[in-house]
Amino acid sequence: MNSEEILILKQALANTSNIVIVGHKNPDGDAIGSCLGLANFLKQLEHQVTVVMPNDFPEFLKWIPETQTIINYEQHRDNVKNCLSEANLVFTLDFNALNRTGDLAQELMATKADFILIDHHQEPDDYALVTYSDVGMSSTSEMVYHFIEFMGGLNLLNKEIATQLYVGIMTDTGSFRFPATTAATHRVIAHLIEAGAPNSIIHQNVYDTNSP
Ligand SMILES: [Mn+2]
Repeated sequence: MNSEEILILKQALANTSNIVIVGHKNPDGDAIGSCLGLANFLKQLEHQVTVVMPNDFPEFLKWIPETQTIINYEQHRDNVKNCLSEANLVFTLDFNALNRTGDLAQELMATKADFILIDHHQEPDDYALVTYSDVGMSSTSEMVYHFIEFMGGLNLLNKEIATQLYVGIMTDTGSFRFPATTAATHRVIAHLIEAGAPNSIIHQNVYDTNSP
C-alpha cells in the first residue's frame, strides 16, 4: 500500500464502528487465518467486527482460536444480511472477485458499505475503496501482517493473531515450500513465533491429526 492508501484507510477506520470481514467460498487455512487475525486486530481498536464465511470449513481448521465467532452464511443468512446492512466497512480477504463468495455475492453487492480488498490473487476486480493487491505475496495472511504494520499496530500482535496468521501462511505455502515463500515471509514467520505462535503444535494440528 502507498502512503495515500494508508491515509484513506486510517480515515475510513476512524469513521467506522461496524465492520464485516468476508472470506471466499470453501474457505481454506489462509482465508480463515487472515480473516480472524484481522478481526482480532480491529477488535482491539474498539471496532465492532463480524467475520462471515460463505459456507462451512474443514474440521482440521476448527482448532484455530476464535473460529467459533465465525458466522456461516449458509446457516445464518438473515443474521449476515443484518450485519451487512449495519456495516460501514467490509473487508474482503483472499479473493479477487465478489462471485468467489457464491450466493453471498448478492448480499455484498447490495450493501452500502465501502469495501477494502486484501488479496494475493491475479487481477482483482475494481470494487473497493482501497485495493491492497500483491501477487508476489505468499498469502493473504502475510498481507494482513503488513496491513497491521501499515496501521502502526504491530504492538497489538498477540498469541491468537500470531497463530491465525501462521496457519494461513503455512497452509498457502505448503509449509514454506512454494516459490512465493521469500526471506520476508520467513521474517514475518519469525515475528509470529516471537509473538507466541506455537509453530510445532500448529503443524501437528493441521497435518498430523487429520488429513487436509
Ligand atoms: Mn490465499
